[in-house]
Amino acid sequence: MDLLLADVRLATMETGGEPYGHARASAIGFAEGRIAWIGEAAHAPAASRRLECHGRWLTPGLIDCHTHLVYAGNRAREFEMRLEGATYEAIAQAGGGILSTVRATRAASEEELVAQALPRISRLAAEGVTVVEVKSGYGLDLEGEMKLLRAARALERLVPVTVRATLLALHATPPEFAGRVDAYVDFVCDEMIPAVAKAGLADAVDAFCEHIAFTRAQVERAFRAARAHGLRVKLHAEQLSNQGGAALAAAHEALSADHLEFVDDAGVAAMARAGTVAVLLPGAFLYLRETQLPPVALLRQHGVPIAIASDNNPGTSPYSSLLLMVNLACTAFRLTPEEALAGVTRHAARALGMERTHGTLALGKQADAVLWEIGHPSELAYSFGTHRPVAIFRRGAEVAA
Ligand code: DI6
Ligand code: FE
Repeated sequence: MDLLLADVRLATMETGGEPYGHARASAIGFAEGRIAWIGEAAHAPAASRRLECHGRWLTPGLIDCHTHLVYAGNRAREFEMRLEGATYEAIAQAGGGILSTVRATRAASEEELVAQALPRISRLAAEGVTVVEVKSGYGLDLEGEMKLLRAARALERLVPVTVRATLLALHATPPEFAGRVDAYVDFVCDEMIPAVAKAGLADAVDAFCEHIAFTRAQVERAFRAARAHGLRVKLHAEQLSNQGGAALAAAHEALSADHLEFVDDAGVAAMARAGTVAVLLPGAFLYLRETQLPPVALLRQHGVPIAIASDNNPGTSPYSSLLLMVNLACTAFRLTPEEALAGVTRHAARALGMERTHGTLALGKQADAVLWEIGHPSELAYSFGTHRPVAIFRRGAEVAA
């Protein structure tokens, strides 16, 4: 083996055993980037390096399964306007909001986008995030979306993080298609999805199904095009109102339906049947001063897996911390600390279709893990700003924490 961690407490996040998947074993071994052995240190096979962990806790690498962290500029002025009384919808309808970030992002080069996203993704990486999903949606033309997706992939070479890229062309209607929304949807289906799929620049396709964005019928056309090109789908669903998006997503075997404050029983039941993950985003909930809570009890009742993500974006969740979301998932949404931690590990992996290789500490999975100076895993949810990883491992190797 390449590395043995000894005298460690394992919060594997596997199901069916102790809380947090706490394993009795006191050692874990990595070989060729994978978890190769779990057991007692005394019986461990030979390892090139051994790290004494002094009873510290090891969790899986954290996974931020919903971000829009590649964009140019910021929306601090809009934040001020909102504090002076304007609503998110009103600002969007007046050409601000998403479209103001589109203008800035179109004007930026790929290198500038990488440079501006780097501090955000670096902050996530420093707190133990080893997989980040990044959505496009601020280019809204073929060149702009491709540039953004290339920038997202380029970040992988600068930080020790696996990037999953999602095409979110149906985020807003670009100015050149104003008043011709269906023509834009046609363009996305006929030109953009095929080109992005051919270039291998996206792992999935997402859309914003909302009264200020796209209808179910328009989203469905994009979902058909995505699946015809071998791409899985996800959806921003029922964030500001109930549009029946969750059921539509489930009907297309979506990996996840995200936000969900306004989802109803039928939507949740459909998600349960399809195995679609509910991605809850407490950052956007708080930033928009939303009062409608996502129906956590209903999701639990139907056994829908709940993931938690940062939604890092310039308009509704400018937060570069996943551990903050873990805390907010408990304080705002009343998840238990164990549910919140599962939400940024096991269930987040599933929301990205990566559950076979990521999300828990199990034999054969990629050796992405974080070592913490804590007495119990609940401490990661209990407070914020307190915990920095002692060590971060990616593909079995220690990376700078
Ligand atoms: N819902 C959101 O909360 C973000 N996108 C979306 O579809 C907001 C993105 C932005 O305001 O820039
Ligand atoms: Fe989002």
